[in-house]
Amino acid sequence: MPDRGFTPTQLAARAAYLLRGNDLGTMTSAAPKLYPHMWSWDAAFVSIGLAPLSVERAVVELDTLLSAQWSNGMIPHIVFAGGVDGYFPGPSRWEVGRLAAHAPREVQTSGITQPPVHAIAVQRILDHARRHGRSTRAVADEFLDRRWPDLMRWHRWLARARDIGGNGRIAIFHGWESGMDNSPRWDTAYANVAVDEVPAFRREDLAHVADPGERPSDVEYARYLWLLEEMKAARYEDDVLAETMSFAVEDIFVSAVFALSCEVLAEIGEEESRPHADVRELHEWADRFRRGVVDSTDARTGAAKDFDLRSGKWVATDTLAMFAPLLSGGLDRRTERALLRTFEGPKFCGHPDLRYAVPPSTSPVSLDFRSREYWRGPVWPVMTWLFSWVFARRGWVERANTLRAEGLRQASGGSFAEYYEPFTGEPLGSMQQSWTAAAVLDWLG
Ligand code: 2M8
Ligand code: GLY
Repeated sequence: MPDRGFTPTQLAARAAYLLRGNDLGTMTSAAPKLYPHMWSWDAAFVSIGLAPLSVERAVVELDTLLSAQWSNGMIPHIVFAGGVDGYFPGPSRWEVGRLAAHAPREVQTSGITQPPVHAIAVQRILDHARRHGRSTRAVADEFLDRRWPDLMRWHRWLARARDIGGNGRIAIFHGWESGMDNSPRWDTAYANVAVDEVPAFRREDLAHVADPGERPSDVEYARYLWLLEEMKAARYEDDVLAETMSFAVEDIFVSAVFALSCEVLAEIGEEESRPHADVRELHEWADRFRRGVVDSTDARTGAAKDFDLRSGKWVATDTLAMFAPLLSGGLDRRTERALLRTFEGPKFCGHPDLRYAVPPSTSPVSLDFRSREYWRGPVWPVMTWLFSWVFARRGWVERANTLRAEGLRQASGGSFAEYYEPFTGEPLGSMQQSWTAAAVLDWLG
């Protein structure tokens, strides 16, 4: 696939146009056809892309998401757009309104959560607001006043309800909660899920991608939906889920993102004079989860592992998850260098056949690698963005710039695909994906 090669100015204009096109008013759909609602971590990234265009609109995005927060503190993974069909499983399958005591009454949501990247979005919004005049700064300040307690409740829920082993690691009860739905990371845990009777269903996703091979299989979908039935039986109660779900894994990537986000939120709290007790708690969580991530790593390579709570086994995969400690920090210098060498070497970004030097979701040298299959191999621009942002934050400026430059080269065709084939650069999955445009806007802003 040849790069048509838009100039940076053209590319930024197209990305802005895309976000405007996906704007439903007070929320931006994750993608126009495949994902016509708001997804939690997509919304955070989207607001990062909106911030350079309009701080005000970026704030609206996070306000919409946080208005759907559950009373136990959970931010749900989907906030459904009113009156929009075309996504399965929709509200009538989740049934949280009828079953979940903590679900909000005014909006419809799913019953699971997604990676906690939101503090990063808040920090980006504040960064942009500070470059503006007083009225824009006031919008950001008022947002923080209004939502600080909600952000604290979100982090507290993760630290309390989801660290079920008390190990400084976040448990997930569905692969969708990782955001990396069909990653090889979950294969063994899913293999142990005994699917009983799944009520009839019709997938909608296959109508919106060119090739079903770019999406999870039907066998995978049956398991995904079976887990929903288990959750409904538990009425989405945190302590019941922890006991009964047949899929329960400590997600090392989510744990690292959480450690990072606690650190970021603590910084915001310090700069913006939030309560000392909150800031202290955030630092404690950051430390605890950073340690939890480091405890999962291989002493020589620094690679992190997930932990399957049901089988009691560590799960090591050559996927983005192995790089979790690069997000959270905490490795000693020597081990961190080793892990960076793996990231940049022939297993990942330095694989000789890659079209662009960006990290594929699964290593091309892994037996699990599938070049076109969703989270089993393709490159996800939003993940490239996350690593480039963290690398910049950690002072690895050259590494951050390389990822950014390569990520932009990959995106220069202007299709803003959900994911890309690593060897050819072919855009795959949904086109016009909001978080891909957002990543590009931040890079070019
Ligand atoms: C994908 O997940 C949804 C389920 O949540 C799906 O396949 O229907 C994932 O890539 C997830 O990380 C992402 O947030 C979502 C929307 O972009 O799509
Ligand atoms: N370079 C591939 C595309 O974005 O169209």
